[in-house]
Amino acid sequence: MKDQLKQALIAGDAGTVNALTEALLAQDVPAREILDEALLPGMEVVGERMRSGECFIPEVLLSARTMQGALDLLRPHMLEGESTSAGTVVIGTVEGDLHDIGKNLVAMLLQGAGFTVVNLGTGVTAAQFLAAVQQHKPQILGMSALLTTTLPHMGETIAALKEAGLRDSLRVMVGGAPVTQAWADELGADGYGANAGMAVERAKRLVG
Ligand code: B1M
Repeated sequence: MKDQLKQALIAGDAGTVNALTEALLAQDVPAREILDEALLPGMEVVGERMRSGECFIPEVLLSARTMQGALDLLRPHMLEGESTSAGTVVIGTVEGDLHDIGKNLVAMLLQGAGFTVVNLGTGVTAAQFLAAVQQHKPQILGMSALLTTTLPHMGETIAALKEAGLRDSLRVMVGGAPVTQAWADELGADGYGANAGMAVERAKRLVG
């Protein structure tokens, strides 16, 4: 059934994806397993097809929307059990970038790990990140970017934090497909996660 789910996601068939996700949950298949063994591999295939020119933006968008719907179904199953806050995380996708599936997944798993998450959405400018830090006083600021062209905006936010005298008041985490540990080091970020699970582990260590 997991392979059928993966194929339905690739096809952008929301009805089938929702039905199969619900059926797997009803069979007590853990939400993390559904994510790791069907949905994420499905999005990986969509990415490969986009790169090779085998599929185009409308199809990718359909799969992306279908993925968001499946994540909504998984969310309650990933948030069980944690009541006290491990700290506050302000998170967003940087300016010029509207990719949010991975960022929302990181936000969801952080919530599941007990963090209070303020999700700023996509296309967040350095000034907006700064304003949110001033308002919410988070322990961690998380930035996501999926485009090589939008990666530099991460540095702009860090510069804005420094200018406002707030850089040392929190930890900065970065992630997204083109982000590497080397890029995180170059930026002077405190943490990097290659995937959502690693991001949560890193966040726990940063506040621990
Ligand atoms: Co876009 N896109 N896209 N796209 N898209 C990529 C990123 C691309 C690699 C596709 C390709 O060419 N193979 C390519 C970027 C090339 C580059 O810059 N090197 C690309 C391009 C070029 C574009 C457009 C420019 C296309 C165009 O218009 N010609 C355009 C840009 C729009 C914009 O942002 N201004 C565009 C548009 C779109 C859609 C709107 C159609 C859609 C986005 C829908 C949405 O997000 N709501 C889309 C999609 C879906 C993709 C791919 C296929 C899938 C991305 C995804 O959701 N992956 C992507 C190909 C790919 O990455 N393989 C592609 C699944 C997600 C779970 O993984 O986001 O990597 P990911 O997140 C992971 C980790 O990175 C990490 O944890 C997550 C979970 O494990 N992580 C963090 C993420 N954020 C983190 C933050 C952290 C820590 C970890 O700490 C804070």
